[in-house]
Amino acid sequence: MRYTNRITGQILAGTLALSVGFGAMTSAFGQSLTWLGTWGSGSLYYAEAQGVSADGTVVVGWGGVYSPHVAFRWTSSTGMQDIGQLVSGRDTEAWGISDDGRVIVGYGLIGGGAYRGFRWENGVFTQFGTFGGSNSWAWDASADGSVIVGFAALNTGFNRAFRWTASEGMVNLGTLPGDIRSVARAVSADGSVVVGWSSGDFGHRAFRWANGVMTNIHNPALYESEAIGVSGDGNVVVGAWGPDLLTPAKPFRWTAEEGMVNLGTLGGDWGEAWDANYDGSIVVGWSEVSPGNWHAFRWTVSGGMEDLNVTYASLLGSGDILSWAAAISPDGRYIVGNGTNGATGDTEAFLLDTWRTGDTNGDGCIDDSDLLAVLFAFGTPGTGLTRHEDINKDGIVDDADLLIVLFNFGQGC
Ligand SMILES: [Ca+2]
Ligand SMILES: [Ca+2]
Repeated sequence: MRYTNRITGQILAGTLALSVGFGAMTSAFGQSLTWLGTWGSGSLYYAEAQGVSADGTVVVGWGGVYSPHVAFRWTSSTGMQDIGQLVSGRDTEAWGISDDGRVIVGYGLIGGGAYRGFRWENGVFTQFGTFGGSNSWAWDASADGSVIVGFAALNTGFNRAFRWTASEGMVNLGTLPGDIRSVARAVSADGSVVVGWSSGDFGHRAFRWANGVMTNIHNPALYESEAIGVSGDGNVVVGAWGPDLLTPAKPFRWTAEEGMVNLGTLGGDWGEAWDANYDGSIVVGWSEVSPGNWHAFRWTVSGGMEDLNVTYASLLGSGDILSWAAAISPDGRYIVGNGTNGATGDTEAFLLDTWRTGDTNGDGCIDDSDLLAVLFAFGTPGTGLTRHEDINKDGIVDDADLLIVLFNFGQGC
């Protein structure tokens, strides 16, 4: 403590003179809710976020009116931008993003009612083919964007889960024994674990694929299950299960030790889990709170189910509703999805920053460790893909970031 305080004093003496205008920056880079907008405005327009980069600076998703759907890439400096289309003017949707924010995956209409998955990088689309049928669809990317998963149709019309790499191309992952269709929905950070579902004549069954083997993780006591997300480390699978044909789906969290566990709902009958953080200790999704009213939830190992509208009520404006949490950053800090922006009345994409301003490690307290993290990263863009030391997200760790820590020192401790 003594050591840190001495450093603090020296830095303060040397940098306060540079802090003109700092006051306006103190509240913008911590716990906050940002509505990302829609394409156009009015009740026909909407947008939903489906992916966020590890440092929270890039959000992707799609929106528009009913058609065409527009795939967007959002940053705080550019706002929502159309990433383009496989075929001009046709539906395009972005569903996944690499942790570094550079690679976007999704699908687009190419004409004749056919869809193709794509991988987008630096404004260039790479279009995936099929396994002989007419459609393909890409859902998710590994942390570095080198592994893409989705599904592609056989010439029989049945879909097969695929895993793509530049060296191997699209590899057909097959199905669970006896099934005829499969879909890959998410991939772990290192690209080694793929999750999704397989189906035959009856309901869907969640699978987890690793090392060339597709494993059935479905609970046979249930009617069906779909794996929708996977933790970065590949050990935790999340999704939705249906106990029978008539009962609405419930969110589940699977581990090898516990199998599928029902996470419960926020009071209504229906819910789905969509994504998990790196170690799977945090899960996000949506749940009914009452029939037809959906709220975004977060589930944690320590705290169980939370309604984000309750936990972050202080960030909500009048009429704001967070309806659906679709993705979470690996460290659990950033959550994206969609909801109602009370100020516009539109269904918009949102970015929720759950960390206290000045926090660099997510422990909820601004203290020596945050100060030292900023000092050790001084003059760099910040460390790793999260770059948390660059508190104001301007690309460089400098005086401004240090001052944010100092001005918030002691908060939450
Ligand atoms: Ca901290
Ligand atoms: Ca900075």
